[in-house]
Amino acid sequence: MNNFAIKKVKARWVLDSRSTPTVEAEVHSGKGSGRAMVPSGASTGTHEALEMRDGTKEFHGKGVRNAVDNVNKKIAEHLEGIDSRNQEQVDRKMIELDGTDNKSKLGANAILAVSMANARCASSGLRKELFEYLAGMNKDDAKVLPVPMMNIINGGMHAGNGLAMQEFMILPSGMKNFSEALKAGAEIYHSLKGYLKEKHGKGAINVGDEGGFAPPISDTRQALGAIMKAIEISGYSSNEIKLGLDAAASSFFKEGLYHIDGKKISPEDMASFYGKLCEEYPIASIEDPMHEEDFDGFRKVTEAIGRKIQILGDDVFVTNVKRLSRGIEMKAANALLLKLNQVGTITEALDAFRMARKAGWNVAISHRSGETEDSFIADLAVGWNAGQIKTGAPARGERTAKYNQLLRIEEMLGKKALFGDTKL
Ligand code: 2PG
Ligand code: MG
Repeated sequence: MNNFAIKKVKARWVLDSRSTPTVEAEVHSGKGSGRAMVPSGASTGTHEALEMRDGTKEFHGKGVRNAVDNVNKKIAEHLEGIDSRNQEQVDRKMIELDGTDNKSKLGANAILAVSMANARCASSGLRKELFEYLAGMNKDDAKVLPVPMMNIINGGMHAGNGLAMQEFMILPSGMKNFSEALKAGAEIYHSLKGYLKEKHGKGAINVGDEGGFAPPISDTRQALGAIMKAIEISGYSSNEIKLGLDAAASSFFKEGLYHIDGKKISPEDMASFYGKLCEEYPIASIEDPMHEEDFDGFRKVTEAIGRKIQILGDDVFVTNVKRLSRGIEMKAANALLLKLNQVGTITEALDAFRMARKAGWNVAISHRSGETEDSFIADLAVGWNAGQIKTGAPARGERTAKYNQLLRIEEMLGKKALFGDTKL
């Protein structure tokens, strides 16, 4: 009897950071066990794999009893006996059982919870750290600590203010290692808090979904200006700290126009707006500058500023190799934002990761706005040497769970640890 064979799979509902239920799964073999929770987005891409919700009265329709039942009653028995170290076989079995393009039969939330828990089960059986195990899956050696993309001002669908763009981030890519980068992020976060409070009153330091501040401002440049001020107050330079934006442009695109900063802007003018912002501020990365179906608009932005900065595709690609290959062919971006739950299994996410790398693209591993205390993506970012991680403000437990795990990994790697993405 193979001791690594899966003996038991079980799921339950738990709460995420927005008090919405989500799926937690456990996988047990004779050698080890693993547990994992799935996150949940708010500004989700239309083409993401399906997050199964019950739609009944409890939890305002957001219950996950059906997804949990699908693990316990449909998935579990089919995985028993499979070698937990064969992640691909486990994932392919669930894909086959589901049989749909978007995992709508079993739910991507059910499938991903098991996929992640299985990787943990295998790594615990092998007495390996999760990041080491995930590196092996990609036939690589884990060594690169990612640049943290820290979202310190929240807007869009993640906050109750008037900012059209969703995320205003700092990227301490010029710091010497991950811990120094995280320290800089925390210091800037506090300087920003003080600055916003002084300028706009204490209501301005309330936070949004990802732990960044949600001040009552509605102008893009005002938000960027406040961050520049906070960087200066903290004593850092623009060589050390770059800025990043997630426009999440689908969320303010209506009837052919982008509704932003009190104006209605055409796609062409939006592209030149990004160009100007990049001249005025040390911006290194812009995510989803155009709405998710506008591959051509993406291409134009990438053509205009993609040589200088990173154009990151999230809702447009949804970690899906079909959409990504179209994006690569069209040169619609030069980087992939990778979210496990957009596609539903680790195996498929690895396919997307490899495709992006083969095209010479940067990859940032990302959380969701609805998160849990699970730090899986920290290990994933190092395991696959992604070079970047986007996991919210350096505040709130569901965000710091990831950053703190990266501190531990940096310590474990010791002298072997490298930092960041040289192309950023
Ligand atoms: C995004 C994410 C995470 P959500 O758009 O990149 O920051 O937001 O999880 O709401 O889709
Ligand atoms: Mg995004």
